[in-house]
Amino acid sequence: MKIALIQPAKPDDKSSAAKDWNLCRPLSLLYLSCAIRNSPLHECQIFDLEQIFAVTSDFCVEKMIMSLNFDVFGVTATTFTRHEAISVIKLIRKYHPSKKIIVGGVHFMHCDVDTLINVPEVDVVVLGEGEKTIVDLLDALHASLPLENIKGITYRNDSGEIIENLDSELFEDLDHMDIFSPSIPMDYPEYLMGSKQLIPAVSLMTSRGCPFKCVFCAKAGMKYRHRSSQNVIKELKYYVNQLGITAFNFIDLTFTANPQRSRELCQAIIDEGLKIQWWCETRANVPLDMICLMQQAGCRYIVVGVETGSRSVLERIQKGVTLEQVEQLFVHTKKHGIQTTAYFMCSHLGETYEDAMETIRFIDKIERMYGVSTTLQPCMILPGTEIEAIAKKSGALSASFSWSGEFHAPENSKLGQVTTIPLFLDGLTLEQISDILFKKNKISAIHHRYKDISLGYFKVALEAHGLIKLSKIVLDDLYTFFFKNRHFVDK
Ligand code: B12
Ligand code: SF4
Repeated sequence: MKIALIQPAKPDDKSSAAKDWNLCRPLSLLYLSCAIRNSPLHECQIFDLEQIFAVTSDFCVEKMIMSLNFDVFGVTATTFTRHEAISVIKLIRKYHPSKKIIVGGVHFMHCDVDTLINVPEVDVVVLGEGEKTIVDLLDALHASLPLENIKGITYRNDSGEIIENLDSELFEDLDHMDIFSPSIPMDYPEYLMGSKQLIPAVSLMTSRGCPFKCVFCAKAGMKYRHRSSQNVIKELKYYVNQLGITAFNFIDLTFTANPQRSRELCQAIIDEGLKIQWWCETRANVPLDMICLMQQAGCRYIVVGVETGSRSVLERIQKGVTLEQVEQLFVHTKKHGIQTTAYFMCSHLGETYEDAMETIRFIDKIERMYGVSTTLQPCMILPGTEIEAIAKKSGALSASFSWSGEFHAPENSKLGQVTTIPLFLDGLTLEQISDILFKKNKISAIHHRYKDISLGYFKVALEAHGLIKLSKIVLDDLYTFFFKNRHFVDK
């Protein structure tokens, strides 16, 4: 069977959130294609419309879909690209009426029945990780067998009924998939630019799943599994030695979820003498002694989901970390010269205006004391999350709401957010959210300006002498020294 795997282009959305998305290798499709290529019966080709067209363009996408010649089409999406994915699906059905359309990914897997009811062009939704399921599906389609024995799918049978075959198996053998093999070329130089520093960097995944259960997260509670350190080293060496790439973005949900294995991996990078730089996302409860090891292994930047500066909200959203742990982490990252960004949200479950102000004060503190950069976004409802269930129960999401239908909230754009995802409005009004975002932007702008202008000449002087890392540490220390008692939060 010949299958086309398609990632839709970005929505043509003017919000600052959408503009900031980097181009990144479509790892989901790369993993699927690797599994498919291991089977002699099937062939596959990836079409990353985000890479080809950047933002979606109806005319070009239509022309391209029309020209494809495949037996099966597989389409991935996040909730943010679902409308673009559905447009692609409708075009596939228009030009290839008898071909099977399979969808998967973090969006469709959480609203399978909704998708099959409201997007009749879709034949099968894959519910979890797709490597095994996609091959089982292609084998069954190849042999014209019924789909009833394939686990982890929801599908429409011949009489049009929707059948749910739950119990998908998680993919355990993460070492088995060498997506970096030369048979899968890195065709697009743009993928190398997915780094903040705009140096050639590659995104790669060393583990899957996350044992935690934050109420807003679409990946909450998915079993954690990791690749062996040797297997990751093999991939790193391939990029370093064959392609000359020395910067990496580890896109694991929580890079340090299993501290023992993170230590092992860092130690292996050091022992192998790999001169690389990397960054990762993680939670605030990183064992502090590990920060130094991470730095020695090349970690230059960590993104931390802090979410809120309010203790009560932190408990309610089941983040499982404390503000003390957050601060301790930033004390240590600063000490070791690792740059940090902390992600925050407002309009959390049961959040009051005072809770949100605690977040603003916490942001002020960590920017001032530890040189952390921060982002703050209102909480959005995503399918499969606990807050989706809460919003449905409370009526905030109406009973007739469909993730496949048109949804347009123009008020989101005033908050810099995409207009196609509902905001979670629990304790805060839109005006209060706007006020909180304004305060946050003002504080960050002040810190930025003071740091860059007032203290900038120290930086320039040190950097002129080649003391780049020192300049960052000295600058942050001076800033903290001068401003530690100065609070920039309006009452
Ligand atoms: C890399 C990444 C990005 C990159 C690239 C995104 C992209 N277009 O690929 C960048 C930096 C641009 C980005 C931006 C954003 N991201 Co992001 N990102 C990720 C990240 C870290 C990795 C995605 C990945 O490659 N996973 C690896 C693959 C192997 O896993 P997978 O995608 O689940 O795929 C498996 C299955 O789902 C299934 N499958 C997937 N597709 C298909 C298709 C078929 C046909 C089949 C059969 C199976 C199948 O099989 C795959 C293999 O097992 C994830 C978190 C994570 N670790 O997964 C968040 C994540 C996808 N991002 C998220 C969010 C919220 C965002 C932003 C909105 C952030 C923001 N506020 O601006 C934007 C939205 C961008 C967009 N285009 O939608 C959410 C999405 C939630 C949702 N319901 O949509 C996630 C899940 C993070 C989270 N914990 O909530 N992101
Ligand atoms: S720790 Fe991160 S990945 Fe894990 S459930 Fe919470 S938000 Fe999601």
